[in-house]
Amino acid sequence: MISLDSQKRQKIFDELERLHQRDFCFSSGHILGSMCTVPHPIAQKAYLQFLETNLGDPALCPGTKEIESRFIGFISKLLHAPKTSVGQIVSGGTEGNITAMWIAKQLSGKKEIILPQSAHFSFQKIASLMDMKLIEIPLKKEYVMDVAQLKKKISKRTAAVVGLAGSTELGTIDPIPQLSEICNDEHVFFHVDAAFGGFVIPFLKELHYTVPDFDFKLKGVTTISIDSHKMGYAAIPLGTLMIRKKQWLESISVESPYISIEKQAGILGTRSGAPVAAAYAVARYLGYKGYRNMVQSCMEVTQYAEQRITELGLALVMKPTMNVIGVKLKKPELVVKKLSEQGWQLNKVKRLSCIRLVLMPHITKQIIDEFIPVLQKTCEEVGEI
Ligand code: 0PR
Repeated sequence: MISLDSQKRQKIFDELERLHQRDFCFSSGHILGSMCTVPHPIAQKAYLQFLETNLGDPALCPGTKEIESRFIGFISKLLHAPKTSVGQIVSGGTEGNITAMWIAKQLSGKKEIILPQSAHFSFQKIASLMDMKLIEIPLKKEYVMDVAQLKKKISKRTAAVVGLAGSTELGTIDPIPQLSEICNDEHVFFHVDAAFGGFVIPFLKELHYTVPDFDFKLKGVTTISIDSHKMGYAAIPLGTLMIRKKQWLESISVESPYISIEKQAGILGTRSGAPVAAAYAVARYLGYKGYRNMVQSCMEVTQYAEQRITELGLALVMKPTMNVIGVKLKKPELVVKKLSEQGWQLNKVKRLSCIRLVLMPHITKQIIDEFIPVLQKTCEEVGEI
């Protein structure tokens, strides 16, 4: 006989399951527009193992704290961070950008952020939260920041310049080496938003793609944000903000009299060790070589999708830099809506009049083969082809 308690539990789980059934899942292969993916199986296991840990009070979990240090060590090496650097675990790209701009504001006492038109919308939040002013730099025809325009805008009011290493809309990379040089000469804080590209560009380089340098090898780069819950194959929420100088963390630290450490840096207080353990487990399991293979196969699928899409007579916004494709359309919103009605989830980019495909590790050539006829039929119906 089922006890009352287990009946109650069953009811709750039935309810959860019913609602979860409404969600789209990565394993269906039909999510073509997300920058996240199904966490690697090893991440799922590690995540559950660390559910009760709290890195906000590290004396309670010295083991998890050590995992965090080792994980930051992995990211440091990936990004060629100097010995003077420090890593701050964050919940993702938004918190990474907020934290970087917080440091820039504290160090400089200034309020202007110069950023490309393609910057992520998290900077709008930053402007509002920290009363900062955004100065947008137009893009060149290759959809990257116009360096000449940037030069003109740097002034004594500048708190930071932001460059993108993997834009949200198209996966483009700004001319980070030139930006780094300018910021270094002008003594201006230079944050690289590599939330998406941080786990892609280092491996594209190894695979002999022509991509610019974007990391701490460039002496003008002051901070880099990189997300494990995007191309790091780990579980949400996890990103890292790498900071060139450890002492800069002081500027965003407060005394924390009730917990096991004297000062706490950053935005969050209580924070789970589970996503950190998950990201570390994946990093250990895949290693740099595993990530390189993952990027290689994502790029193969990207090239395949690119070929199949152009064969339909559709045009791409530009030749993809990484595993992100923009398909130019007259009515991107309508196409996205119609594709969604047929179970395919893509994102529109209104500003560029295109739809965005992100070829994450869960997307295979077979999935592209399934998708192409649906895209073709939809585009024919709405008069795109
Ligand atoms: N910086 C860049 C370059 C990004 O692309 C993103 C997110 C962020 C910062 C912010 O990161 P968090 O969302 O982790 O705070 N880019 C994607 C976007 O806004 C995020 C995303 C992921 C969207 C999965 C949809 C989705 O299903 O489009």
